[in-house]
Amino acid sequence: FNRRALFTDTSAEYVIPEEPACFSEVTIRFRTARNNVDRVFLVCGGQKHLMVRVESKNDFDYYAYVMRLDDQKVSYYFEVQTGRITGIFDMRGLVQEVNEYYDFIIIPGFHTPDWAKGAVMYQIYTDRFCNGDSSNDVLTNEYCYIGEPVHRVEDWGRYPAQMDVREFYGGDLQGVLDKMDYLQDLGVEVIYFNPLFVSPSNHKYDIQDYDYIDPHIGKIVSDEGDLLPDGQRENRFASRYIDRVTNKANLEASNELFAQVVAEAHRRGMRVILDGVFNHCGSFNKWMDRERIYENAEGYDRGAYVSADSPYRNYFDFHNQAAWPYNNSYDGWWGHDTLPKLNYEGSQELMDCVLHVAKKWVSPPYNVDGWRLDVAADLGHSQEFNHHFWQEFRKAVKEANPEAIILAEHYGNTRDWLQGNEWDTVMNYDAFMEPVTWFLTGMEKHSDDYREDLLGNSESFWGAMRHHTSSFSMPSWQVAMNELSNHDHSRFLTRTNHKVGRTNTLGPQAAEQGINKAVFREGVVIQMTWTGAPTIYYGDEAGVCGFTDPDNRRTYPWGHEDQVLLAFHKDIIRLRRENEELRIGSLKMLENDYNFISYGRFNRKGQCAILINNNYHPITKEIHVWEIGTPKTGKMKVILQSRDDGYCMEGAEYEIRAGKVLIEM
Ligand code: ARE
Ligand code: CA
Repeated sequence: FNRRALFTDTSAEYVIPEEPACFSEVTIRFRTARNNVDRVFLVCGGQKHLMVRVESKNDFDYYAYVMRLDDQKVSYYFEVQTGRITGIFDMRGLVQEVNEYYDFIIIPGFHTPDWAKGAVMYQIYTDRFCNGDSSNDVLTNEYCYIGEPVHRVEDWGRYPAQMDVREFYGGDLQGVLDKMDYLQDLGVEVIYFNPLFVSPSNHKYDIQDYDYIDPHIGKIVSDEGDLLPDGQRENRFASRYIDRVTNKANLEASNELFAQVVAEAHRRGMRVILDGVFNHCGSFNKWMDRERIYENAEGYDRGAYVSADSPYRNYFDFHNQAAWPYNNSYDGWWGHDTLPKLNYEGSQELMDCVLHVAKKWVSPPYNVDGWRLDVAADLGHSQEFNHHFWQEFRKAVKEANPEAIILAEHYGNTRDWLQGNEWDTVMNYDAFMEPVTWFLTGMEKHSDDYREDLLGNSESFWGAMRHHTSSFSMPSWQVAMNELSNHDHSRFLTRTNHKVGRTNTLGPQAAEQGINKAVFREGVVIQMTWTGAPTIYYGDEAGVCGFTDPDNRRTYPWGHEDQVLLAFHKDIIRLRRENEELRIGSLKMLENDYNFISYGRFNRKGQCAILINNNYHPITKEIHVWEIGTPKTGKMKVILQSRDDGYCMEGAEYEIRAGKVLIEM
């Protein structure tokens, strides 16, 4: 039989309805070439069901089977027969042997937010995006261990050798408000903020107070603290910062400003996702109070570090029960004592409190559209409890805001959490950032290794994509966060120079030397034409470079953007938004070769072929575009072409002959 014609996936044209409810009926379809096969079976739970040919259109026949669902996940594959030949068809395509790992899956009742399906997202590290209000700037070293604070904010655009966690550039929410036009013009549909809650660092993964936005990125109306005055405080820290973040008026004003930011985004049809750090808090948190900020303050209970009688004692797991006062025998995330691990198993009160926080921010007056969850698989002391926590979390959040997204950070196999009752989806490292980076640059995503064997290796590319994508059901895949760069990895543009390191070891400008913008554009093309939610790390679109943390957190270069890259991003985002198939259509691999991949995105309304030639020389390829449903004769138009020296929006028209086009690129 014609193997190239065989196709199905779990998108809207092959699973009808797309997100079937529990105890409902679903129609599953399968495509073959016309009059080409004898029989198609759907194999599910050890049973073989004969499919019925229900439609013949153009060159294809469509077979269907109606399945009754209960409330359990179903997994299935297909068997195609012609004469004595039998083929198996699963998520890998046509194969010899059954392997349930690659079965198609449908999870009845599992729904992910429609607004996030294929949406263009933009990640903002607020301290570095835009400084819209200088009155809230943190003076560098202000919130520091005792010693002389250096009273200046870092110069925008300047990079000291050590970009320490307590060095601030002054970016804030007012800056984001000021740049809303910019974001909208770029085509951004969702803003994802790195953590914003009160915390002493610029990254804010060490949360001091889950109930408030940090006034230094929000609003400051007073420098007076609501705690004890300086002299009577027993902490080792400079005072102004603490005064500012414990002043109720500042905290309220900051939350109000944040509510305005979300409302403004919503007014423009955009959505907002917050970073939720629930595995650990910060050692400054009043629950721990390792820095003894709240120790004697009126209205505050004693922190768990300070006293065995602390009401928060069970929020943490102390190994040494005889070490009070000043008990440091707790676990920190990856050994960081500034990030004390939360002990949910030991305290229902803590659990209730965090679930309350999870609901609070997705509810009025904030109305945030979802959570990105930090180190989500680390949470809890056992896998069993971890799953229990995320099930409770999902119930709480979806009850408060059914259209809120639950998007987890996890490296490695994500399957166990994507069964419909925990996370909606993940930051897509394995089935996106990693293979794209290898294939185009030879670098691993964290740029620790140069893999010549993977550079240009289309077989490895598809192998990895197929393997890891099989963990997603369609509702999860369509909202997966597909990034080329982020705050934990080197920037993609820098990876194109094959250098490994940090600025302070390789010298200034090392991140810029030898970069290849054409390769970066290839990455962006894949990103903007792949299934999922393409997510731009602020500044990538403007040509910002950087090695891994902290060099990847440079300031956005307002006024010094790479205008060509910026225009390129706008154009390709516009194409994505104009062509529905690029957003939610099926994805099918086409021809491949060394340093060359091609694939189609398609549905019945539109077909788009994407060809990536990562060679330095032009090549000519014959592409079977009929496989993605184009007519057998007619024309195909180039809508965007990127070359070594730039890109253009319109190019040659190609003749389709017998369903194929011969393309030179
Ligand atoms: C500090 C140092 C880093 C150092 C790190 C770990 O600056 O150079 O690598 O500690 O010891 C936040 C800050 C970081 C800070 C960290 C601790 O943003 O700047 O880093 O707090 O103070 C792994 C985890 C992954 C985690 C990354 C950072 O699996 O979950 O490391 N990502 C989240 C956030 C971070 C955040 C935290 C966790 C902590 O996104 O921003 O850090 O709340 C390979 C491995 C991955 C590894 C990855 C990156 O790909 O497979 O497991 O991720 O490299 O290192
Ligand atoms: Ca500021």
